[in-house]
Amino acid sequence: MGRLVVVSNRVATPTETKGSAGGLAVGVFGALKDAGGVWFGWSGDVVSETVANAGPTLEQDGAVTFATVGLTRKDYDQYYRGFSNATLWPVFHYRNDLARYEREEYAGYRRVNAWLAHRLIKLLEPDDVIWVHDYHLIPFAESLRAEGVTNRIGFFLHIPFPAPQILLNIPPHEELVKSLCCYDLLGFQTATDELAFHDYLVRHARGRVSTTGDGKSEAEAFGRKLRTGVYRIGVFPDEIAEQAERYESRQHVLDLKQSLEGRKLIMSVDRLDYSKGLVERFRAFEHLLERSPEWRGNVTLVQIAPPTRSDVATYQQIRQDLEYEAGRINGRYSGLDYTPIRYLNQRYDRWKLMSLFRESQIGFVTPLHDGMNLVAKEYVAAQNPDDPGVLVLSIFAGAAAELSGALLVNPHDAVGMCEALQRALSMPLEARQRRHEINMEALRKNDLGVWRDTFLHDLRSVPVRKTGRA
Ligand code: ADQ
Repeated sequence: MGRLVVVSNRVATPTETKGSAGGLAVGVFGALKDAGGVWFGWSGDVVSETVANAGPTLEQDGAVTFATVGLTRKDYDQYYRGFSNATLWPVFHYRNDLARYEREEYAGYRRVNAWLAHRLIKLLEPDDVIWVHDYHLIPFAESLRAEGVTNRIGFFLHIPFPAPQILLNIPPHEELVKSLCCYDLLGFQTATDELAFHDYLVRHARGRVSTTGDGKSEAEAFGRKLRTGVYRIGVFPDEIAEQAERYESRQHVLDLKQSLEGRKLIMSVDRLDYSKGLVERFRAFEHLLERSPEWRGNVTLVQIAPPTRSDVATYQQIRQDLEYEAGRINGRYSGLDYTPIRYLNQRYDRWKLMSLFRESQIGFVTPLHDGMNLVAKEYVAAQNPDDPGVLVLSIFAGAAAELSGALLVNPHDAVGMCEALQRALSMPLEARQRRHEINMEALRKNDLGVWRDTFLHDLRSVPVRKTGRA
C-alpha cells in the first residue's frame, strides 16, 4: 500500500493531532500514521517571499511528515481572504448577497494553488495516494496534473456544493468545475451536494453521470472521467461520551451549574460565521421568552462563538449584528439576577465544551447552510444516556440527513424554532432517551473512522492514470 499524502489549507500541528479525542485532525492523522506519509499545507503564517520560497518546513512525527509553507501578504489577501473566503465560502453557503468577485483575487487563488502544488511535488513518491481537502484547493489536482503527476488524487468538500443556479454567480464557475473534474474521486457530505454537482455537469457542461453497482457514481465531462460519492463526516462518539463524563464534575461545570440556579440550559457552539444562523437563533429564543412567560427567568441560552476570519468585512458585520441582538434581547428580558443570553466570544477547550454539552437540556444547532456540522454530532455523543438533552437541528445542516432523533427546524421560521424549543424543554425522559438512542446509533454506524476509511478505500480502488495531463 502506497503512502498517504494529505493536503489541506491549514495543517494541524503534531500536538493538535493528539490533544483532542475525536477531532478531524485526529481522524486524518490516524490514517496518516497507518499508511505513513505527509501532511502538507499552509502553516498559518504570513511571511516574506524569500521565506515562503524557502519552504516547506518539515517536522517528523514517527512515519508522518508535517510539511508546511508560509504565504506572502499578497497570496494571503488574494487566495485566502479574497477568493476563498469572500467569494467561494459565501456562494457555496447560498449567500450571494455577501459575496464579491475580483479577477485579481481569482488569479491569485489559482496562482497559489499552482505554487503549492509545485512545492509538494518534490515530496511525492510514485505510489502515493493524495487526499486534498476543501474549497481553498479546488484547482490543486489540475496544477499537479499539469506537472505530469499521475498519482491517484481525491478531493473532499467539507462545505455544501451549491445548486447550479447559485454557482453560476461565480463568473469562472466553469473553470472551477473543470478543475474539480481533474480529481479521480470527489467526496461530498450529502446526497444533495453530490446531486447539485451532477446537475451542473449534465445541464451546464454537457456531461454524463451514471451509477455504479456500489452506490457510487461515475461522471464524464470536459473530456475527463471521475468518480463521485457521499462520505458523511462523523465523530468518535464513544470517546466523546467518555470525555464528557470524565470532566462533568470539574470546576467550570460546577460554576456554571451554580450560576444557573436550577434554570434550564440551552447550549450553542459555533465559529462566529454568518452561515451558522446566529441572529435567527437569538430571535427564536426571544420568541420563546415572548410567547411563553413561564420560561422567562427559567431558561438560559449560552452561545459560544469565537470570532474567525475577522479581517473579512462580512465577519465584522455579523459580530456587530450579534452583539446588538444579544444586547437588545437581554435589555428586554434580564432581571437583577437573570441574563437570558450569555454570549461568549471565546474559544473553549474541546473537553470543556463536551462536558458543558452534557450539562445542557437542549443543543440548539441551527445553521442556514452547513456541510455537516460536527457540533450537532458532538452534542449528541456528549449526552448522559440516563438523562439526555434534546438536539434541535436545522434542516440545512448536513447532519440532519442522519440524526433523525433530533427535532428538525427551519432556521427561517422563528416561531417554528420557538415551538421546537418549547417541545424540547418539556419532553418526557422516555422520549428523550428514545431520540438519543436513535441518534447514537447513527453516530456509531458512521463514525469518523468509517468516513476516512471508506473514502480512502474508494480512492485506492480508482485505476491509476497513464499520463498526468487529463
Ligand atoms: P466548521 O464550519 O468549522 O467546519 P463544525 O463542523 O460545526 O463547523 O465545527 C468543526 C469543529 O470546530 C467541531 O469539532 C467543533 O467542536 C469545533 N468548534 C466549533 N465552534 C467552536 C468553539 N466555539 N470553540 C471550540 N471549538 C469549536 C467545516 C464545515 C462543516 C463540517 C466541518 C467538517 O463548515 O459543515 O461539518 O467542516 O467537515
